[in-house]
Amino acid sequence: MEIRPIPVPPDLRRDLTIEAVSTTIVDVPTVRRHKLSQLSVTAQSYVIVEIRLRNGATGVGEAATLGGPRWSEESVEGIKATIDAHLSPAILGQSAERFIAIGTLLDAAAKRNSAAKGAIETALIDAVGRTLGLPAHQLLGGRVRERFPVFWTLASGDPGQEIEEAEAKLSARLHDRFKIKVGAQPVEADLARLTRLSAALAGRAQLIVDANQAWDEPTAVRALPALADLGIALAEQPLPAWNMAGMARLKARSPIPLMADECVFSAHDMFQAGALACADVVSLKIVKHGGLFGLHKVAAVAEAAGFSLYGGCLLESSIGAAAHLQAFAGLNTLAWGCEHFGPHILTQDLVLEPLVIRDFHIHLPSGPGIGIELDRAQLARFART
Ligand code: MUC
Ligand code: MG
Repeated sequence: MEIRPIPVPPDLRRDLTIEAVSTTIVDVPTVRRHKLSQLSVTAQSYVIVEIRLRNGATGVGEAATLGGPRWSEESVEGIKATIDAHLSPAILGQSAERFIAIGTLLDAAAKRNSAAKGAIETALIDAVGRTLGLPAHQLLGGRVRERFPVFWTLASGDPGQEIEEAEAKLSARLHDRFKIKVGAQPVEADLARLTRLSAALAGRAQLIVDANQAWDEPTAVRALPALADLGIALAEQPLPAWNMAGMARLKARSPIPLMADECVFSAHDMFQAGALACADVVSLKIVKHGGLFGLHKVAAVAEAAGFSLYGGCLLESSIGAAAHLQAFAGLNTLAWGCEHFGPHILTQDLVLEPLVIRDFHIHLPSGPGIGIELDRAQLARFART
C-alpha cells in the first residue's frame, strides 16, 4: 500500500521567524571612576537589543561601549541608529536560527559595526535557545568548561585605593588576578604605582597591565623589562592599534608576553597579527568580533597562529558577560581565563539573578539561551529618555 505524506500543520511553537527588534540605550553608574589611558567613565552605556520571534520567544543581547566612541568607533547612539535604520530591516522576517546567513545579511547592510551586530546575534541565539530549551553553548558546539578564572581591573589610578580594592577582592575569594590600567600618566609614574601594587600583592595575585595603545615604541621598550622585574605577567596593547609591525618588534625583545586587543577585531586582523607574530595572546570580545560565532572564528585563527586565548570584556553587565561565557565555554583552550568582572563594577546589574563569581571563578549560567533573565524594572530605570 502506498503511504502518502500528510501535510503537517506548521508547529507554531517552533516558528522562529523574526518579528520585531527593539533597542534601548541605558546608562548605569559605576561604583567608582574607571580610568583608562585615553578615557575615564563613571557610568557604563549599553544598547540592549530585544528580538521577538513569531512563536513569542524573546531574546536579549547587549552592545557595550566605553567612553562613547573612544575605545572603538562605535557609540551607543550610533549603534541604536544603525540597528533601527539598517540592521533590523535587513533581518525582519528571516528565520532566527540561520545565524550564519543572517550574519551575511548584516554584513551586507552595514560595514563593520561589530558591537551592533554582536548584540543582534546574541539576542537571536538567546531567542532560539529559549525556544528549544537549550543553553547557547549547545548551539555552538557544546561546553568544554563551566567555570572560568576571572580577573578584576584596578583602574582608579590611586595605588592606595587600588591595594585596598584588591585586598577586598582577595579576602572575599572573588579575584586573585588583577589587570592594571596604565598609560594615563607618564610611564615613570605608572612604574612607581606598579611598584607599590606589586610589593603589596606579590605571591598572592597575578598582575597584568593594559596600556590601551598609550605608548610609543621607545617608551614600551623601556617599560617592558621594568614590568618583568616587577613580576607583571603580561602587557596588553602597549602600542596603537595600527602599529602591528611595532608590536612584532617589541614582542621579539620583550621579556614578558604581549596581548593583542584593539589591533584585532576581525578574523582578517587576527590572520595578520599571526603572520606578523605581533603578540603571544589575543583578547576575545563579542563587540570586536561581531558575535559569538565571530569570536569562535577569531579564536580558531588565533590557535592556528599559535596565540593563547584570553576572555576579554568591555565592562558588560551580566547580559553581555553571560553571552561571552557561552562562547568561551566551547573554546578548546582558554589559557589566560577571562575578565568578566563587569557586573560588579556597576552599581546595579540588569538581570534578575546576577552571574555567580565564587572561589576566584565566574560560573557559566545553566538556563536556556544565554542563561539570564532581563530585569525589566532596572532596564526602565536606567533607560535614557
Ligand atoms: C580593555 O581595553 O581591555 C576591559 C577591562 C577594562 O577595565 O577595560 C576593558 C577594555
Ligand atoms: Mg584592553
